[in-house]
Amino acid sequence: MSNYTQRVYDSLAARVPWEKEFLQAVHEVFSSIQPAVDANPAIEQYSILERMIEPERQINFRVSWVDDAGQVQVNRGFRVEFNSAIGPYKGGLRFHKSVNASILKFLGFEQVYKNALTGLWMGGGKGGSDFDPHGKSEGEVMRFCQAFMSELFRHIGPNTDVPAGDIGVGGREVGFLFGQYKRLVNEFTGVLTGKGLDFGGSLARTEATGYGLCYYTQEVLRVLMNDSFEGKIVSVSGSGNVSIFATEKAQSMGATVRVMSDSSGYIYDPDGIDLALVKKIKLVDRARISVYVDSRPNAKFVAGKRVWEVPCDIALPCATQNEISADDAQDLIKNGVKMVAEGANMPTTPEAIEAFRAAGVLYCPGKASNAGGVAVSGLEMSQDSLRLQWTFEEVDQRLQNIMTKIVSDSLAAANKHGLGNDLMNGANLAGFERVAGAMIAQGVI
Ligand code: NDP
Ligand code: 2IT
Repeated sequence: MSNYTQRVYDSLAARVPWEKEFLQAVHEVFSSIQPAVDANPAIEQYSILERMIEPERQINFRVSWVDDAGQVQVNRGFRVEFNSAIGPYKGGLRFHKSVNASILKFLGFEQVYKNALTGLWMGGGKGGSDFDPHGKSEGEVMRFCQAFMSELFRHIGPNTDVPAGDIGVGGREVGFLFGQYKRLVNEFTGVLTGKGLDFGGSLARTEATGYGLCYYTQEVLRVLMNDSFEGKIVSVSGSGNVSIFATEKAQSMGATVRVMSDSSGYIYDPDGIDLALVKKIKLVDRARISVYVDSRPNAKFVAGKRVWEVPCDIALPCATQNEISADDAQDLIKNGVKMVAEGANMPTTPEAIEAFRAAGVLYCPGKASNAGGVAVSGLEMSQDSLRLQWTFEEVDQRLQNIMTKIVSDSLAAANKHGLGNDLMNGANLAGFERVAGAMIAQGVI
C-alpha cells in the first residue's frame, strides 16, 4: 500500500477496530489496487478511497414478531446501502445468528466490486438479521419475513435498492418478503430477485451461483492450465444453495465430489455424492447433512470437522466467511490441491490466501468466481423491466458469457498493470477501476 492507501486504511482501523470482517475485506482490496491508485491522481485528489469505505446509508431496525408459542421475539434488522455509483444498491439478505454490522459491511463492500465485475448496472448493498431460521416452523419464518419487510419496504425499490437471498434466505423467504412488500406498497415490481418463476423470477437464478462458479473455474483451468474439470477430485463445503448447484455442475463436467458439509460436520462418500439425496435432505426435508449416511451405507459422517482434511485437486469453499484457516490451507497444500475457487464470500483467511499463493496454488477470489448469482439477479431485473421471461438456455448462456468475461477482464487488468496472470489482484483492480471511474465522473456526492 502507498502512503495514501495505508493512511485511509489506518484511519478506518482506528475508527472501527472491532469490525474485523469489514477491515479484512477492505485490507484485501486495498492491498491490490496500488497500481490503479498510482496511475490516476484523481483518486486521491477526490478522496475516492475515503468515500468507498463509507456506506452511503446504513439502516438498523427492530424486528418484533410472535413465535408459535405466542411469545414475542425481537431481532435486529439491517440494510447497508454501500455504493450506488454504477446502479441501484444490489445484494442479498442474510438470516443467521452471527449477523452484525461488521459482517454486513464486509459483504456490502465486496458486493460493490463483484457487481462491477459482472458488467451490469448494479451498485452494492447487503442486509439481513440475526434471526436464526434453524428449527423455526414455516409460519414463524413467514411472520418474521413479514415483520422484517414492514420496516425495510420504505428504504428499497426496483430503482433504489434490490435485495435478494444469501445464507438462510432462499426462494421461500424471498416469496414471503415479496408478498409483504407488494401488500404494503400496492405495486407489483421487481423489487427483489430470486423470486418464484410465476411472479417475476428468472429461470436459472437458483442454479446461478454454483453453476457460475464452475463456469469460471472451467475457464480458468482452460486458459491458464490447458485443463478442465474432467477427472478431477473436487471438495465442496456447505450443503446450501451454492454448494448444491456447484456440485451438480462440477459432476456434469466430469469431476468427482466426495464431500459436502454443514455447520455440524461433513459427509464423505467414497462412491461420489448422491446429489438427488442431498437435495431431498436439504431442500425438501430441511434436515441436517448427517442423515445422508442413513441411506448410503458406504458413506460416513465426520462430526465437528471441516472437509479440507480430505485430499482433493480443486477446493470449492461454498459455506461461509473464514472457513479455510491457515491450518486447513496447509492440509490442502500437503494433499496436493491445485486450485481454490471461492463460492462463498471471503471463505479463505488472509493467512490461507498467502499460503496458497506462496505454494503456487491457483487462488480465485469470490468477488469474481461467485459473481454468477448476482449476475443472474441483474438479468432477472432486466426481464422484470421487459416484463418478459427468457428461457433457461438463454439465461444460462448469458451467465456463461459473463463468467468467461470476468476471467478475461481480470487477466487484462492484471496484465495492464504488469502483474501477469494474477486473478486475485486482477479482479480487485478491474472492479475498483470501474467504480472509481464512475464516482469521479459523478462529482463530489
Ligand atoms: P445457504 O443458507 O443456502 O447454505 C449455507 C450453507 O453453509 C449451509 O450448509 C450451512 O450449514 C453452511 N454454513 C453457514 N454458516 C456456517 C458457519 N458459520 N459454519 C459452518 N457452516 C456454515 O446459503 P448459500 O448457499 O446461499 O450461501 C453460501 C455462501 O455463498 C455464503 O458465503 C454466501 O454469502 C455466498 N454467496 C451466495 C450467493 C447466492 O446466490 N445465494 C451468491 C454469492 C455468494 P448450516 O445449515 O449448518 O448452518
Ligand atoms: O453474495 C451475493 O452475491 C449474493 N448473495 C447474491 C446477491 C444478489 O443480489 O443476487
